[in-house]
Formats: sequence, C-alpha cells, structure tokens
Amino acid sequence: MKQQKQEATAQDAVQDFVIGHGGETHQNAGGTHPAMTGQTGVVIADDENSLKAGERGPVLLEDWNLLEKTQHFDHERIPERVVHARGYGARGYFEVTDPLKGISRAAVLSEAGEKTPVFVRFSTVGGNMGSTDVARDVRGFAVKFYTKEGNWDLVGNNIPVFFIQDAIKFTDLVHSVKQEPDRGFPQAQSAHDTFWDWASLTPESTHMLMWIMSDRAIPRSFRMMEGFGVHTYRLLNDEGKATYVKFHWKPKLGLQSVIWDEALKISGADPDFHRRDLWESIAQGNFPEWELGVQLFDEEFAKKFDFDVLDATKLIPEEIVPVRVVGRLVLDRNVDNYFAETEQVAFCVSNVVPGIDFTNDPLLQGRIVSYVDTQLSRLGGPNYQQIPVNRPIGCPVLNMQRDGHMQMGAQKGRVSYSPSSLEADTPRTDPKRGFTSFPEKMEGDKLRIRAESFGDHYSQALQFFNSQTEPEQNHIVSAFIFELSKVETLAVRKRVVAQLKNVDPKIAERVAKGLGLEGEVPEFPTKVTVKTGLQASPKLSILANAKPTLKGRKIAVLTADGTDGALVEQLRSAAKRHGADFAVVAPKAGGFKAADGTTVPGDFQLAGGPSVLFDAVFVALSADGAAMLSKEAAAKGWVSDAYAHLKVIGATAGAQKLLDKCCVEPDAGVLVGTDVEAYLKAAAKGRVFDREPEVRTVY
Ligand code: HDE
Repeated sequence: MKQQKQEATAQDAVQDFVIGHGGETHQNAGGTHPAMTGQTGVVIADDENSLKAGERGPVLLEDWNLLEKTQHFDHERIPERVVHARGYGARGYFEVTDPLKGISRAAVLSEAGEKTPVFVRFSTVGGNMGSTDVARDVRGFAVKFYTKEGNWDLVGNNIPVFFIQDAIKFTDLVHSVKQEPDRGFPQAQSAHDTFWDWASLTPESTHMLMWIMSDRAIPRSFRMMEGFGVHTYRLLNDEGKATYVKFHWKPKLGLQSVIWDEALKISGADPDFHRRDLWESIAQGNFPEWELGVQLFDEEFAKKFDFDVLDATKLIPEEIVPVRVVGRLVLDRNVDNYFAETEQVAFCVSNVVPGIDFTNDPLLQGRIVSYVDTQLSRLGGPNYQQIPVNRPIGCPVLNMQRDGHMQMGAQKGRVSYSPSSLEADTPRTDPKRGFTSFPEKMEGDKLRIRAESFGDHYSQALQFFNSQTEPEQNHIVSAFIFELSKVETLAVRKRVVAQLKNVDPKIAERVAKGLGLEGEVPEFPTKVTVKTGLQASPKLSILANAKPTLKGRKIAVLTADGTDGALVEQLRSAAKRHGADFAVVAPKAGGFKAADGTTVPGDFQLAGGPSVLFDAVFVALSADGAAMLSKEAAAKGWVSDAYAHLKVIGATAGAQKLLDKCCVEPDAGVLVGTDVEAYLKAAAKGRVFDREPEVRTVY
C-alpha cells in the first residue's frame, strides 16, 4: 500500500508538469495514449520503478519488465558499416522522363512515365557512425529502386572515379584511411601518415587523390552534389543486345561546396550539417531532386577510347560522350525511424534487374560479392532482405529458400525444392521474364594480372586539374598542403609530391612550396608518358557548373537590441520569395528588441549560430548594437569568418564599426546599405572568389 501511494505521488507530479496544472503551460502532444505493453502485449502498470523487496531492499529477478527492457537495450546496436558507417537516408521516387526503349528491357528505365519508389542513403566513407558530416571524404550516393521487376541497387559515390582498380586492394585502402589501429585515431580524416603512406605507394590512386583534394570532397549539401555509378555497366534490350552505360545523378540545385576552413568549423558547430539540411528541406516540402543521366556507348567506342572503360580510376568526359537524361529522382519523405530504415537498409551491388548487367570491371566484380557478405554479418543472417526497408515492393518473392535466423515468413506446404510435382502453384522459373546475363565471350589464361590498358595513372589526373577554374585549382593545392602537413613522416610527404611531379611538375612545385620542400623532392619512377594534350572537361568543375540561385540556400541576419525590425522582415520575405531559408541570429536566444520596441524572435543564439552555417549573411545593427557586439568574440568571429569564407555580406551603415573591427574590406561582395534586392542579387551569385587572395595564401 505504502509503495503504491508513493508512486502515485511521483506520477502525479510528472503529469501535473506535462499537462500544465497550476497555471503553467507546458507542451503536451495530446491524443488518447494507448496502454504501454511489454513485447508480449502484456500491459505495463508501472514503468518508473523496479520491483523491490521492501522500500529500500534489493531488486527482484522476477521483474520481467526490467529484464526485458534492459536486455533489449543491451542489444540495441548492431555492427556499424565497416565503411560508409555514417549515413543518412530518405525515401522518394524515380520517374522516367525519356525512356531507354530498345536499349534496356528494365521497366524502371524504359517505360514512359514509370514511377518507382526509392530509398536513398548518402554517407561519408572513412568516419565512424558518430563522426562529422563535413569531413573531407567521398560521399556515398546509394539508391535502392523498388522496381516492379525486383530491387535494383545503384550503389554509387559523388565522385566518378575510385582509388583502386582491383577489389583485392580495397582492404588496404580502407585500413590505411580509417583510424590507425594502434592509437584508434584520427577519426574521419585522410590527413594522417598511414593513408598517405599507402597512397604514395599506389600510383593508381592519383586521379582519385585529385578529386578527393578538390572541393568535391566537401559538399555544401547532399542536395548540391552529383552522384555517379562509377563503373561501366551494361544495359540489355529485349533481343539481348548490349550497350555500355555510365550512370550520373545531377542535382537540380546545382553544385556547391564549402571552403575547407569552413568545413573544419562546421564540424564543431554542427556535425550533423548535411543530415539536418536534408531532413529539414524534406520536412519543409522543398524536395531535393536529381536527374538521372546515362552515358551510352558501344564496344567500338570502348576500343577507341584513350583508356579502358573497365578501369574504375578513369572517366569518360561528358564532352566526349554526352549525358542523356532519362528520369528524375525526388526525395519527398523522411524516414519514420532512423535505425529501422537508414541503418538496416542493405545495399547490394549484386541487386540488379533484367535489362541491367555487370561488366568485367575487376572492382565491380569484387563488389558483387562483398556487399552481400557484409550484410550477413551486419544484419545477422541470410534473411536481411525480409527487413521491411529491404523488401521488394510490388512484386512477390517466391522461391525455395527457407528458414535461417530471423525468418519472418511462414511458407506453407511440403515442397521446398525444385523440380517438384507434389503441389500445385509452386514457383517455376521463367526464361522469358527472368534475369539473364550478357553471353560475353570469355577465353584466356588464368592469371593474376593487371591489364596493360589500365597502366596510365596520371593523364586523367592532369586533365581533372586542368578542367578546374583557378580558385578550384588553388584549393586542390592547399588541400594537398594541409593533408601532408599532418603527415609526420617526411619521406611520405616527399613521396606524395614526387607522385605529383608525374602529373605535372608545376602542381608538385606549388605543393612543395607550401610544405617548405622546394628542391628536396626526389623523382618517382614511372613508365608512363602523361598525355598532356587531353582536352579540359569543364563539366568536371563545380564552379563552372554552379547555378546562380538562392534556392535551397540559407541566409542569416545578425541582430542585436536596436536593430531595425522592419528591415529584418523585409529581408525575411525577400529571402523566402527567392526560395532561400532565413534565420535571425541574436545575442539572446529569445531574439532582439527592435528599434520600435517590439520583440523579434530569434532562430539562433549568437554562439550557437555561427556564420559557417549559412550561405550569405546580413549584419543588421544599429551603431549601438555594433559597438556592443564589437566586444563580443562570437560576433567578431561571425563577421570575419563570413568574410574569410568569401560570403556575400550585407550590412547596415550602423554595422560599420563591427565590419572595421573584423578587417572587412570593401569589395563586390560587401554591400553596405538597405537595398535588399541588390543584396540578394549579389548573394545569388554565390561566393566572391576574387576575394580569396586577400584572405589566404595561394601557393
Ligand atoms: Fe563500397 N562497400 N566497396 N564502394 N560502398 C560498402 O557495404 C566495397 C566502392 C559504396 O549506404 C560496404 O553495406 C568493396 C565503390 C557505398 O549502405 C562494403 C569495394 C563505390 C556504400 C563495401 C568498394 C562504393 C558502400 C560497407 C571495392 C562507388 C554505402 C557496408 C571492390 C561506386 C552503402 C555495406 C550504404 C558500402 C565494399 C568500392 C560505394 C564493405 C569491396 C567503387 C555508397 O560491402
């Protein structure tokens, strides 16, 4: 009796607090609140106190609810992915706009208007699950198409080439880039000795190194990056005719990246920067969209191309084989449960549908095996395809596979084999509708060998560099300098620069200068003569393909008491009109008291809303406000970071004192005044790259 009375008192207090008795109003979601049960459906009477022998006595083992709850909790985690551990998923659909009729028999690509549900997971590669979104890294771009002919997984990246040519090297690559095994760090970064040791001894990684040192590796948002299937795949039509294909995802919002110094700071300010951006944009109804494009070519082209199309360290410039857009991908639904969907989704390169087939790319061949294998250990057994997020939608699963860990189905009947005759309606194969492989002619000696046609590791690395705008080239050089400055072993630093000499001595010289290694770098032997004459491919540049738009971008205004409230509202509505998000940053979480005495709510308290989180900023301060914030380190950091990160800065005349304190020099991206439209027009152009030589050394 005594015990129950005490419970009632504690519960009453909680109830009072939540539902707002006593004059206070606290948030309460309402609803009917069905009874809480254990896993067997038994209703729980008390979930606050374990069962004890006496008021202060020991806890009893018979408290099955305590045991069940704790046991379930103890097993809540599953092994994280060995690579791509940190990811974020969403649902949506893929719609065919230009069907590949006569090229692929897959309905998902060839039927006009065909709409296929999808699950997409973006990820970083090297970091563990709890690392940061904006690490310098490749981003995974994995799409599960639930087609009516079965699931097709296009497990791609945001970079069209890869570090290695043969799957047998993958373990080494990953071991070198992950945290070092003795010390268990560094986390989520390639800037350490083991990665560069491996890379410097692996010439085939050179092209990918250029990409990974470029701004492609620090995207502004998942919504603003491309995706690539990387490998050459095959499409098969009804007659079995094959066409080679490379898959491309093109973001509707255009490409955008962050500045490296910004990435470092975002990692502290908001390690969830990319996932928050995706979640919020979908929740607001601004559905991210990509076009799916294909580069199609035949065996004849493949033979004449400068490189081997089976070599995943090479790409085919779009200027040589244009990208044909076949459909659009729209992400319109956030997950209901991160674990159930994003964590348990099992992408497998082996998941293909009739009309889509593999090639002999040795990296692709290794992947066909690896993904299934990893799901077996990650998800605990061979029935992982039965987890709701992995089940096909709109087509039955009928076969003779049975039992195993966590079998969810109860298949009926005696017959679990084929051929059989004892039961009607057992599933039978269907040679017409069924998956068939391209009957490629095979002959040759069984050898451990790397094809000679895979031998040139430098020409496309140079082509990539030459295809970049000047600021992008500068960023690549700075990234090499940053990364190698973190490498403690001098010989490794030198070896990387020696490799760069093979790409272009001028690039190597610039990196050597930044490292203080001029004249000290040895030659790295190579048998290859670099093709210096490869045409630049402007499509490989982010800046050359950026869209002058504010859609999906974020604008923030820095305020303080005394700020002109009407100006803030004008900025807010104009930003919205341009499709941008708008946030008010104020010294106090509650917002600011405007000049006219009204209180304008804030979205971020100054210390929690640094300018690195936004694409363009406006400093809307009265002279008093500017004087006050000139003594506030967070405010000075806010403005000087925005300037150093090349952002367009709008400011009221009153804010000048703060701008001066932050050494903001007038330029095309600093607009003092209250012409909101002029400010937004400038902001839509993106960063002011001409400012860069003023704010950091260009080697
Ligand atoms: Fe992966 N990769 N990979 N990879 N990969 C995995 O599978 C592997 C490669 C990619 O969001 C793992 O389910 C090998 C290239 C993405 O769940 C694992 C090789 C490309 C994802 C695996 C490669 C990728 C993975 C870890 C060389 C771009 C995340 C967990 C032969 C085309 C999928 C898992 C998700 C995940 C193996 C190379 C993309 C271990 C052996 C090239 C986007 O199976």
